[in-house]
Amino acid sequence: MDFQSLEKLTAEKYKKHASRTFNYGTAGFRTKADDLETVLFRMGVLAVVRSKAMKAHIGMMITASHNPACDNGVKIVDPRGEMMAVAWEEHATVLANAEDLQLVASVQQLLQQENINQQQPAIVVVGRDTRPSSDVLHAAAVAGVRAVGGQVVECGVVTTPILHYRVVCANDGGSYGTPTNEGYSKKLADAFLKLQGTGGSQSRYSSELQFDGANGVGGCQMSIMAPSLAAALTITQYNDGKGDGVLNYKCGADHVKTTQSWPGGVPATAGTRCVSVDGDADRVIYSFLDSNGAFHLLDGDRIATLIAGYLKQLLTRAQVSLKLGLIQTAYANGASTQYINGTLGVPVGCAKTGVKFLHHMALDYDIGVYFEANGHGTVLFSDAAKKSIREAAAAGNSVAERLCSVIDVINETVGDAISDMLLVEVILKEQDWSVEDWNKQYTDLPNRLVKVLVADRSVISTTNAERSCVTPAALQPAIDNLLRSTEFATANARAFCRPSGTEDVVRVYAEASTRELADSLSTKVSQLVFDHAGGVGARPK
Ligand code: 16G
Ligand code: MG
Repeated sequence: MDFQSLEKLTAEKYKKHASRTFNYGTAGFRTKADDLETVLFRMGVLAVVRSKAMKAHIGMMITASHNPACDNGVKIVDPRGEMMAVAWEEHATVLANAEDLQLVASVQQLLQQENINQQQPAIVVVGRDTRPSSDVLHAAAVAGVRAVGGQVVECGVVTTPILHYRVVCANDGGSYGTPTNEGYSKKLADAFLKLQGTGGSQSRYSSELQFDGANGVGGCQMSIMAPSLAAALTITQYNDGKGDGVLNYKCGADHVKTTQSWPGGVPATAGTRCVSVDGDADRVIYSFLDSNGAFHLLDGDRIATLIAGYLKQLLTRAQVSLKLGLIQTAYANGASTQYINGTLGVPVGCAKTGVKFLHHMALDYDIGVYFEANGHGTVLFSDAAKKSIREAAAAGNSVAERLCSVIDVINETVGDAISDMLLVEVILKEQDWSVEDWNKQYTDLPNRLVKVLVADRSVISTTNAERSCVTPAALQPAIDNLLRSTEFATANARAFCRPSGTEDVVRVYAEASTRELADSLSTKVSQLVFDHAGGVGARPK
């Protein structure tokens, strides 16, 4: 490798910001866009090194997902579509923070440490969202890749799931799909239309829906796909990014889920499904207003249980014996866990927050469904599972044939709002369910998620997939005590706290049989966190 160009660009164009340290967290680097140009340049370099190490195409997605429009970020995607290996997060952090004059030495050290063949060609697949800063950051990333002799494959402005799809297709010689944006859209639309057929005599399901694009790239992608879906789905788009609406502002999946309210910019039409995606379209949330105008949320837990229940039904009907399981996080509503385990009889596992942890646990099953309550999730099929389903289909098993199309409509490479939406629509139509019917399957326990400010959130450590606190030592016994008190002991109550991986706060989640109890529990646990873990500012009340 030749480092002249890297040295020159570092000295002249991409000088490091003094006095800031960057940390590669759960979702890569994410912060105010103005601070990120140098980081993106360096991540271009890192992606080249990672590509050489893996002898494969590596992905780079420039986005800050559901964060405000002024933020941006970058995630590196490994060859099979997973988030970059945890061991390399530290390498990314080191490169991002190296002094300008130390940068080349840091890269050389990394090459040596990981025993990388410098002659190995490197290819980086780059995508970006619609943020105003994404063009400048994209230019910096590409400059970084080229400075050390890497080749760039441009995806343009795309959703995060398209970028993951493109990385996977580029690495497997196109067997997962055609490695183009059009290839992605066509694969999903074709599988969807095949599953929906034409017409049908549904009395409860309606093919009409409202799509809330969060004023981001999900809106753009839906504009591209909606015409090809029109035979089976009547989509009216809002917050599509074409007007003067602001990205993620009072709309989109994160807003709807966290505020538990109807998105701005979407007409309040009773009984119509509203599909909200986040700023990079890897999360999806459904909601609707009933005839009294009351708001109802159908979140990731609800989508996961719908999908797992449906897959179980198909497997039984196809008489294909495969191990199906569902992975949730501690945030999953207790009612959903109870429903899927008790009523549907599908085993449920709990992973730490963060896509990579869920993804990893889902691989334990032949068919692993994973979803975070926030709407990020997908389904993974093992090679063996695909093989037995395809063999059954080839032998004339029509249910197995349907399962093959279900596999094609799913984006296995990462959670994908549009792909998940299409699958939900397939299931609702097949069950002939209205959105109310879907909502009736179980009743969510009232819950509350709040933030507590502490001086140093790293004093809190957790175990048992974040459901119990290890330190500060006295905190978990205090929470347990509270849960055993007469007030909560018989109220299906559950609570936990964990340090956020993306914000400087501690998150407290509480649920209980009534809204009052859930609120009171969240306040009391917040006070315990505040008292035991060095709370700052006003004590929660
Ligand atoms: C990141 C994670 C998301 C998780 C969220 C939790 C990825 C790609 N994204 O956005 O899965 O739900 O962090 O944030 O893993 P928190 O740690 O601030 O609660
Ligand atoms: Mg996202």
